[in-house]
Amino acid sequence: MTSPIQVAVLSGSESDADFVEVCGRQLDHFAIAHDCRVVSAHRQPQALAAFIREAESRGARVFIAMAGLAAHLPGVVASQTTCPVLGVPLPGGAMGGMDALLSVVQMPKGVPVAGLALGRAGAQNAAILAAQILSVGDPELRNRVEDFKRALAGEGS
Ligand code: RP5
Repeated sequence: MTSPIQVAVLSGSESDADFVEVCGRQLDHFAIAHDCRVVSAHRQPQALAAFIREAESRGARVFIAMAGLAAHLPGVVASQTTCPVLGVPLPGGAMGGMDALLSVVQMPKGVPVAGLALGRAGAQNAAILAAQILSVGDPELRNRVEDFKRALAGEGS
């Protein structure tokens, strides 16, 4: 419960589990300590505020928040932390994810959320971007990110 983490991953529902797994696997690849928590911005606003405080006190420096439908989770997280917040809109519902996408990329001025791609690509990219952000002050992590990029380009590591 009180173990140190670098990244906090939040999702709005247990039904988002497949996307959380994609993100968590990529964070594991970079050996980034993280905690994944299901906390709905709509159904559990107080628990969400408490988790943000807890995550910060455990050392979290980046928040990843993913949600579908009226995807307010990234924005509500951003309203309560000065850490970077990476928002991943998830597909599902009557609008196939367009609803979540628009929710994530329409934050009002002063409260930024970095909007990632919709769905699985966004879930993976959020982990990579979190690694890139953290690597600014961590040369070993930077090496791991560079290895990953080289492998992606087919150059091996
Ligand atoms: C969002 O609504 C969640 O992030 C999920 O993507 C979607 C559906 O949630 P459930 O109704 O399955 O709990 O808040």
